[in-house]
Amino acid sequence: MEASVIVGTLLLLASALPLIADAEETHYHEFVVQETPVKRLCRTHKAITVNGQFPGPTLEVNDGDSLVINVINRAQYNVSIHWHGIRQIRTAWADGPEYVTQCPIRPGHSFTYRFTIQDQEGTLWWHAHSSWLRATVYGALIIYPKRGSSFPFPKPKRQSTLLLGEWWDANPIDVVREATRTGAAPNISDAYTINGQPGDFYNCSSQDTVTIPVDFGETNLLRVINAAMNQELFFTVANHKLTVVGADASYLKPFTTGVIMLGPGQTTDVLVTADQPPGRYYIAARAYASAQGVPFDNTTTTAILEYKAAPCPAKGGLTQPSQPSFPQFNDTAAATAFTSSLRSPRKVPVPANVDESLFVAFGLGLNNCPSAANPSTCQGPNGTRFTASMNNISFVFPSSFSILQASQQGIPGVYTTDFPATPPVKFDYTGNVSRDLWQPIPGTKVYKLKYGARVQVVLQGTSIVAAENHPIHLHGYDFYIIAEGFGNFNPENDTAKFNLVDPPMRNTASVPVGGWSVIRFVANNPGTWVMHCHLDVHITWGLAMVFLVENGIGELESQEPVPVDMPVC
Ligand SMILES: *[C@@H]1O[C@H](CO)[C@@H](O)[C@H](O)[C@H]1NC(C)=O
Ligand SMILES: *[C@@H]1O[C@H](CO)[C@@H](O)[C@H](O)[C@H]1NC(C)=O
Ligand SMILES: *[C@@H]1O[C@H](CO)[C@@H](O)[C@H](O)[C@H]1NC(C)=O
Ligand SMILES: *[C@@H]1O[C@H](CO)[C@@H](O)[C@H](O)[C@H]1NC(C)=O
Ligand SMILES: *[C@@H]1O[C@H](CO)[C@@H](O)[C@H](O)[C@H]1NC(C)=O
Ligand SMILES: *[C@@H]1O[C@H](CO)[C@@H](O)[C@H](O)[C@H]1NC(C)=O
Ligand SMILES: *[C@@H]1O[C@H](CO)[C@@H](O)[C@H](O)[C@H]1NC(C)=O
Ligand SMILES: *[C@@H]1O[C@H](CO)[C@@H](O)[C@H](O)[C@H]1NC(C)=O
Ligand SMILES: *[C@@H]1O[C@H](CO)[C@@H](O)[C@H](O)[C@H]1NC(C)=O
Ligand SMILES: [Cu+2]
Repeated sequence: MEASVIVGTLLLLASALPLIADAEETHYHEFVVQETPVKRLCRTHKAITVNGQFPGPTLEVNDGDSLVINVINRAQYNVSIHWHGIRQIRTAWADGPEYVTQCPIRPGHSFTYRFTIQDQEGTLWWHAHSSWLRATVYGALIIYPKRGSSFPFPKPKRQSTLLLGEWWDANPIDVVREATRTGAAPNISDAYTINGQPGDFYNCSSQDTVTIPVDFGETNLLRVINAAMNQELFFTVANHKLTVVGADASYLKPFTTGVIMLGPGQTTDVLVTADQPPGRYYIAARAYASAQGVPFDNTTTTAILEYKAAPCPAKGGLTQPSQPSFPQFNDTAAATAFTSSLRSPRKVPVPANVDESLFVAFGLGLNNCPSAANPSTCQGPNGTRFTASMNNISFVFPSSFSILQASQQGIPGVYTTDFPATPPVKFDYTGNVSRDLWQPIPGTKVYKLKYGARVQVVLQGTSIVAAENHPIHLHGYDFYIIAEGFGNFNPENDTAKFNLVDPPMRNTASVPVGGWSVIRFVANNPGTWVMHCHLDVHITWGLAMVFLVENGIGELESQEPVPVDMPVC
């Protein structure tokens, strides 16, 4: 009798402690945000970096591990770091977007982020989430399967991470400040980069082009991350096939293609087999520019896939790599063929019914200037200023408290909870929109969700100013993309297109140009979660909103207490 009680107690104790404590690790890192000389495009810039590295350090963890990252700000700007795609279950305070989950870390101050990876595997990344610092403050975050388990595909011989970035021959903070002052669109970038390097097609760059070595016959896993600020990108490897196996740290039913498209914020894992004649082949990325008549950076960044047994030409030097081939810049059919091919590997638990149904019409706008305004501040089209909105609210980030702090401490006047679930005015979203509808209302409005609510959001792009593809990113959640299409979403016949069996799970949806995407998720992570366009120019103009997900019942359905050293505004 007594013995069995003791055994029972031991079992209880054992199940209360993590049984595989020795299998899960805590990784400690120090991120020093600082100004660093970085030579690109024939000039040395004073770029803001982490630990003097550009791109910043790669974090490598296994599913189940914890990260503790002490961010020390030695730069002259406010900064905060976002762990893009990490669910942050119960740790919204560690998510990072400034004035949403925290006040920024001021120059000379530091802050420690602590969080645990729960049931996520694949490729994510981290980046600054304040002003335009993420132009140079970013790096990869690779999550390997739990120790002892493996990928759901044959183990690749080698793995390489390719961070696609965007470079200005200027200080990106000056670029965004100039745009904010003038009301015009910010200057377009001067280069794209792969792992920080523009590559052979730019001046003063070819000696630093990134090379990825391969052995003939081996299969490599390429983890491709679009860390560009403002541009969707096509990505390809000359003469090689790409087998897509994952996106945004969720596995996919494998399929083969010649080109993939990533919006800023998105990641895609592809297998590449070195099955071509040994040689040198360009790995390359360039714009998918979906909007008509909107200027964009039309340059091409390259790295080189280099077979180790590549023959050297008789007279020394290296052979010219094989050239990549791309769809046209505006080839929406190619972009859509890719995004609509993504499927989860098997039947997934998509909510069949929903408790909360939102219809969010979003896009650009133009603010008219008062006649007394200084014309130098109204340099948008025809003397206006650019803006952007969701359901006609142009999001204004608070400045004296974070939304998280205001919600936890009941501080009034920081935000209101009346973000509209449907557009306040119904109109032909993708048609010729009357000018009367182009000017949204500024506001800091959040939408409250009960813990566990099953949520559907129809993300409807508008053609106000210009229709274009928008990468819409939700913090704190992965969601299923159950359908996408062009024109206006029509509940009469478009619900028939819903895939409730094997839709892809992502954290960023590429909403088609002049079209819509429908997403579903279960609101089982309490906190304040921003949903925004990941084109930084659009979030700057207000293309954002915040979900406030309430605590559920008991500790495991509630936010953890925030650390006492949270930065204050
Ligand atoms: C933006 O481009 C214009 C025209 O090339 C240039 O005069 C200006 O200095 C640029 N602004 C910044 C911040 O680099
Ligand atoms: C490279 O430099 C040359 C000469 O300064 C210039 O004409 C050309 O536009 C530059 N090319 C690129 C891609 O920047
Ligand atoms: C890129 O744009 C420039 C300026 O508009 C143009 O001269 C050039 O031909 C374009 N290049 C490509 C590859 O389309
Ligand atoms: C795409 O670009 C090509 C070449 O610039 C142009 O002829 C075509 O009209 C464009 N298509 C669309 C849909 O904008
Ligand atoms: C600006 O004005 C011109 C001339 O009135 C007009 O053709 C054009 O469509 C206007 N552009 C915008 C974005 O309003
Ligand atoms: C769009 O509507 C305006 C009036 O609201 C009209 O003047 C203009 O011609 C229309 N444009 C097209 C392409 O239908
Ligand atoms: C947004 O609100 C403003 C101010 O009420 C109004 O003028 C405009 O027509 C609205 N636009 C839309 C798309 O609802
Ligand atoms: C969807 O239904 C609407 C009417 O409700 C109709 O106008 C439209 O043509 C339909 N679209 C398709 C593709 O059947
Ligand atoms: C930096 O953050 C502090 C605290 O929120 C704020 O008062 C200050 O205005 C910010 N500085 C800039 C340049 O945004
Ligand atoms: Cu956008």
